[in-house]
Amino acid sequence: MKRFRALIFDVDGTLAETEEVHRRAFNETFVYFDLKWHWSVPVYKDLLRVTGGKERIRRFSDSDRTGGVSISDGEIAELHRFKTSRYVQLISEGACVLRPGVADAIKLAETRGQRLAIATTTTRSNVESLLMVTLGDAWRRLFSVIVAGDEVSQKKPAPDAYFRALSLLGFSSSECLAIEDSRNGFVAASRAGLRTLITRSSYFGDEEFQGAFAIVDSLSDLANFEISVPWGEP
Ligand code: XBP
Ligand code: MG
Repeated sequence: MKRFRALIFDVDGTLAETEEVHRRAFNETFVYFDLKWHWSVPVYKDLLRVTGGKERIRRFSDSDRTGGVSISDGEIAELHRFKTSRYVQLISEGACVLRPGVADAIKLAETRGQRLAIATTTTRSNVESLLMVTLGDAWRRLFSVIVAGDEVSQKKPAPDAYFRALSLLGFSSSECLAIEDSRNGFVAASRAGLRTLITRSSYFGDEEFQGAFAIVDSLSDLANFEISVPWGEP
């Protein structure tokens, strides 16, 4: 039995339950810009099918739920810059902690000599502020590879972020395990040829993940779950 050489983590919903902080930052942004928009939990759950904050605002702006207000790409970019700075502020103030089992999984991987990477659709500054506030300066050593947001041409469910992470790691897909919470993330990792461990999150707890490597309620379950793969010695 030989272990995966790297674990590639998704961020939102996987490392931490961040989506309520994103939702709050979006809604505060709409108030600041005097838009009469508000994303409730059910509306946001629906909008989460679209990955990326700018893309999510575009989808909402083009829908019939805006009271007739549609906005330009330039305005979306301005809104999203504001939303990102608000989100970073909230996270830096401690709005979110790591999900149960995440810190232990990171420590265990480090002890085993497995590399750690991130493939996410969220903005890089959001990831860095979450890692800084939860892991301190050590995050820079722990996560040597981060692929975020607009750093690839197509966001999940496209496989681009995972392909880029694999290329930066210098490993093949069979040598790595993706850890995800959403259908879009699972599809992205699968299209990149990766096996995927699903950790069910609050927004995506009821989704189907047929063909996943394993499905757990939280990474705490990994204490009893040896992440290894039966591919034999090279
Ligand atoms: C989650 C997302 C992100 C965030 C918002 O991605 O879809 O868009 O909700 O972040 P993942 P931005 O679970 O793959 O990390 O506003 O920075 O896009
Ligand atoms: Mg996610």
